[in-house]
Amino acid sequence: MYLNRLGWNEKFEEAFNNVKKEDYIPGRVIREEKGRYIVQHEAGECAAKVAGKLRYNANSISDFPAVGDWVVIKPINNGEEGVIYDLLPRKSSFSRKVPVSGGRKVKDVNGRKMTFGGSSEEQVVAANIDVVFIVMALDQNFNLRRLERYILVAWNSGATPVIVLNKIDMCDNLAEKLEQVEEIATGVEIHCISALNKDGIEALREYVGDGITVGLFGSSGVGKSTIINCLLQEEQLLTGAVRESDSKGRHTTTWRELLLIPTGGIVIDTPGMRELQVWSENEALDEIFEDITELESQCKFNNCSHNTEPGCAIKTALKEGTLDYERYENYKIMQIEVGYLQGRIGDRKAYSEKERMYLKVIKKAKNL
Ligand SMILES: Nc1nc2c(ncn2[C@@H]2O[C@H](COP(=O)(O)OP(=O)(O)OP(=O)(O)O)[C@@H](O)[C@H]2O)c(=O)[nH]1
Ligand SMILES: [Mg+2]
Ligand SMILES: [Zn+2]
Repeated sequence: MYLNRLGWNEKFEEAFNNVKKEDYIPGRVIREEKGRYIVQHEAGECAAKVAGKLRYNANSISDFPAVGDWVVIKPINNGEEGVIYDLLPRKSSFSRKVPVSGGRKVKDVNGRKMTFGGSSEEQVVAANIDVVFIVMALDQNFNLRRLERYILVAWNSGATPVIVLNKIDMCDNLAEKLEQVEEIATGVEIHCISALNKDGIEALREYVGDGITVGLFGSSGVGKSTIINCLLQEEQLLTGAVRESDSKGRHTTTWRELLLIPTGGIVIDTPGMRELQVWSENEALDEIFEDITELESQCKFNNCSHNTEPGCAIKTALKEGTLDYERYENYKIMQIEVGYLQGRIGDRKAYSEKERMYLKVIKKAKNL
């Protein structure tokens, strides 16, 4: 059945059977255009709009379909168009935080701009993915702190993250960079490739199989679309040169798109993200920064704020250089972001207190 090639499985079938009515069929959102969705179904493709009821019942933008979602549609106009009546439960979603209203403040934390306040919502960048390719280039795009962010969001998505370091042809200290990545990406497989030279693509193919969805994420210009063209074995997607001075891409891909690989498998191309504001649970954060939480558990005092207390393992590690200051700072910053997210859902006041304390601790650690 064609739907299986698109990633359909028994779980979705079951969910569909619970909501189906006459003339309703399942389909997968393969592209999102202005106000409409291109949905692929058993018999073809149609341009679909969200039914009024679904719109009315939506509490946030994450309740609207995203690329990769399985939806319940009713074809109209001879099947050329459709109406989306339902969204089947997602098995995973790569989400980021997006601002939805004003009142935001930008604060300077050790020279880094962080956004606080306003109201924020979850935006699903791609849904129902099995594997996340975090793509980073080995030119000036290379940035360990950004990578930590992507790893966090990827783990939180429910899909398996894989790190793809692209453009090895541009890098003359690969071993050193790889070591740095290995240090921060425990448990994540890492691949070094050159999409330009089709070097290392076969290893990536191992993740791509029948009914499996791979989503590619990363900054503009890192080579996401080039990698997909390699997997498709044809130049189907537009790619664009990066700026020489800083390796920045020009946002060549402008929409999210799901594509079928002729030999089996599904890929989702996404436009490069300018910034990835984390959407995550605390647990995911603690798991990725296990080295830090482990150190924290070694502090003499249970409730050590790593500030002035004696016997503080964090301060010792920072001093001795066994804990990288930048990594620690990034952890603290993301902890604030995650906490803030949760503060929006829970107790905001308690959160502000915490935020103040964290900022103090970060500043202090820097001056060690
Ligand atoms: N040197 C080198 N260049 C590469 C490699 N892979 C991709 N490129 C080039 O990098 C540029 C950007 O590639 P794209 O595939 O458009 O990047 P993207 O991640 O899809 O970018 P956006 O669509 O803007 O998000 C293009 O000029 C590619 O030819 C590589 O392995 N080595
Ligand atoms: Mg692209
Ligand atoms: Zn401590």
